[in-house]
Amino acid sequence: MGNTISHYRKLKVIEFDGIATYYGQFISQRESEMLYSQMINWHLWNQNEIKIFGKKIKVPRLEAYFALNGEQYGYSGQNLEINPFPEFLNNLRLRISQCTNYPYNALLVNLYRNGNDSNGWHSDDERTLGINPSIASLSLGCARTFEFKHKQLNINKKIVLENGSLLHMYGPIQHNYKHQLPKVPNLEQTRINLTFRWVHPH
Ligand SMILES: O=C(O)CCC(=O)C(=O)O
Repeated sequence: MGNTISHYRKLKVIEFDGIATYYGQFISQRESEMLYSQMINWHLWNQNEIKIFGKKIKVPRLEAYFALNGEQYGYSGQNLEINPFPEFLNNLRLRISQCTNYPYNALLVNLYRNGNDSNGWHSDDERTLGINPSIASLSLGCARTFEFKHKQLNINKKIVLENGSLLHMYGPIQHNYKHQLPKVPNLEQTRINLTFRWVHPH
């Protein structure tokens, strides 16, 4: 970003077989609070179902999906309902693009109502994301631990995703690692996570 002095804390979480970079305080406390309050009471939240071994299971979180030009996206045998990209998130989308040097045309938002909500081990490797996708993940609300594990080697990493932070995953990371956001017993607070992606039109 030219000579701009960045105000955030930058940390490489994964550097081998893919990259994950963490930016602490990517947005200010004030902006996080504003975004959180604009999204928490959305009528758009859905508890979607996925198919595992032919059985339908509700995912343990709420989701909302947005696309700039109607790009279709889904995982585990489901297509997500497509909403138009919210105007108030467009500036943030462009700022994140400028920071990571990747374009984004789609946004999957996760709402973890409390510590009982989670996101199990997976890779963001759907064909519609293309080879070596760039996934930029902004966290709002309660801090939660995020974990990586290498698919072949004994490499495990954990990072606490704080309010206002950005985690950028790119390179072959989705081919070589899985990630998860585990449950936290007795946690009452809520977290919203925005994952910006580039979805290739069919
Ligand atoms: O909530 C998070 O930080 C993880 C989200 C995630 O893994 C995903 O949407 O694929």
